[in-house]
Amino acid sequence: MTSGFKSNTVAGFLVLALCQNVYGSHISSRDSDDDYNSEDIGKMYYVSPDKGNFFQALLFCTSAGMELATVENESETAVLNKTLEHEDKLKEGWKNGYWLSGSSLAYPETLEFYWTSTGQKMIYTNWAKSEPDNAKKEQFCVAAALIKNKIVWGDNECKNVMKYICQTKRSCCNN
Ligand SMILES: [Ca+2]
Repeated sequence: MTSGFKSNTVAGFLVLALCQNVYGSHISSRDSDDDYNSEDIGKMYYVSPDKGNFFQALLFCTSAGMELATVENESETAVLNKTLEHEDKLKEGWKNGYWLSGSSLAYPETLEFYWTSTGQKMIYTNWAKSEPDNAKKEQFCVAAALIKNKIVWGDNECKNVMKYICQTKRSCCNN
């Protein structure tokens, strides 16, 4: 069952990638009001076609030629929020959230968060009120979710199963 799960995921992303290549950047050619994923952040976000735990999310994004998403400033938050609002039916609650690549598992004693996709320390954050709380001392992975009608971050148990956000890889050395 899990192998089918994985190959379906890769197929789902391949369709996305092929649509991008064959039809050009259909997203960025929309009307300017609706031009939500073309702001110049140097990458594009994709909402996963299915769900997985944090580590599956890492594997699936990588196997689709992308990386699990990082969100490193307000512009990226704006693009991510617009992508989620346009590409998915946002529902309240962490169970309906989306894995990002942030994790404190490398430093579980001090709970310093790093972006596992890039190795960079998490500087910009968009935590929900009272997050990160490392509830039950079992929450080491970062998800974005709609909480009280705002898209914010929280630490969650890495084994939880939810959707995830992949991003196209940054082109090297362009800043
Ligand atoms: Ca938490």
